[in-house]
Amino acid sequence: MANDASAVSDTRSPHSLADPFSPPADSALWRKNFLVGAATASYQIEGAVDEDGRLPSIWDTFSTTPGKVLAGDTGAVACDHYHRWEADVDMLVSLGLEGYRLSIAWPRVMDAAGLPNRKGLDFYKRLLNRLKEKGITTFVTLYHWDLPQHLEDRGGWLNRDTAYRFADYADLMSRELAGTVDAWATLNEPWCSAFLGYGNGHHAPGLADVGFATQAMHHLLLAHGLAMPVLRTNDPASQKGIVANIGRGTPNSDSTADRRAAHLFEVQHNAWILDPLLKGAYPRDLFELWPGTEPLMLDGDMQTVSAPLDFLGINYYFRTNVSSDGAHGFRDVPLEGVERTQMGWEVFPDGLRDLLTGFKSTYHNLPPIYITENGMASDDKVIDGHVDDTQRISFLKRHLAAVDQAIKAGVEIRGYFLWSLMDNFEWAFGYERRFGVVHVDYSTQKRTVKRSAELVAKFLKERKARV
Ligand code: IFM
Repeated sequence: MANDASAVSDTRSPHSLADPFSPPADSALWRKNFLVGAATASYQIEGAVDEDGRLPSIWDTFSTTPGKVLAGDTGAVACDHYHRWEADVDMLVSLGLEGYRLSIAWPRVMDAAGLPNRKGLDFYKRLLNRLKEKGITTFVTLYHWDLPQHLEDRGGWLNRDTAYRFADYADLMSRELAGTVDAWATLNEPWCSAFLGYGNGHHAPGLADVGFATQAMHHLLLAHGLAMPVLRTNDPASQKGIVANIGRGTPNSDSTADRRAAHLFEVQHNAWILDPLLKGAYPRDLFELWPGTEPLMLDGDMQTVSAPLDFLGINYYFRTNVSSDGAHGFRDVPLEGVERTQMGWEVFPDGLRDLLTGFKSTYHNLPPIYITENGMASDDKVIDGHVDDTQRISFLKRHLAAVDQAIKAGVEIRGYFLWSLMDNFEWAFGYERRFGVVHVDYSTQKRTVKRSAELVAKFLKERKARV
């Protein structure tokens, strides 16, 4: 591959599109052991919500509640992956992707009494076996937000018992699927489950009370901590970890109040999750931001929560510019004239690098990292059989440059997963927002590989061919 000399390390400037995906010669991305893959999640792609004994999840309930999801979209059909999984695996393989991160739908594999649902389990066995046959490294997330509705009916993540039910679920999955999973992630983005689900009501189950959010977070992290030793016992050869979304907060001015606001933003988005996991304690500043919301817990919980991790999955999308709200919090101050995606999120690759290098100095025990999600939504259209997703190509290239810079600064980063393999159900935004590197026509279920995926494939092919 002709390396693009203009592929500079300034992650803010869009790169030349002449050779849009060629990392510089000294980039860590050329290392063959740097895993490059794509990610999806059960509710966002599978569909088949009533088939083979699957029970309702909180997202079935939420998305069928009028006004909760844009255009009334639901995951009932989604990408119909439950029926099209073989062709989807072939597509992943044809793109040369080396890793696939998927999630298991808890309500598909366990009944309300905690007994296995064989038909649901068989789906994941077939899928994971096929991925292994094809030489794909498999990352399996146990919980990507589709809580069984019957558990929500008993309090969901506000009920401590849900954490123990999660450990039972992790036990069943790791006994059944051991040998086909290279890496287990207990939870995807507990911040979203706790804050969007219980703190502001934008996600299922739609409750809105920050005191609920801190309690839900505690039970989510407890669930993670209870599952870790179970996974270790049942599947010793795999890696075990958790996936967190992280947010960059920058101060709107150099004032002490605005700098404090940016600090609090990052406490709320990052330290709320990472401190318990890596330091065994909640950040005190969180309860300055949200006074009186300390969660109820039992002795020994924080030790359970801070069980050693083999890896930390990091999902990164954008930064938020903030100022003081004049009291003890922060407020968003959207910047004018910056590049944004279809979500309205600011494109800010330096935030990824700066957060990663910051974590390295904050957490002496920071585990090896995989970027388990990164990508952007754009209003992609198929024109003459092609999708030219120019902004995504530039986005990915700049974020991969930021990853490379973090590696050069000493952060151990072992791989990168595109979000997402294909367009899918983007939660409260339904199908309008397209995050895939493969386009999905929802009326026909036709998949069209976007230009970004072609370029990733080209890079991976050239990397593989190198001696
Ligand atoms: O689609 C989601 C995914 O489920 C979790 N991380 C963020 C993505 C984009 O919003």
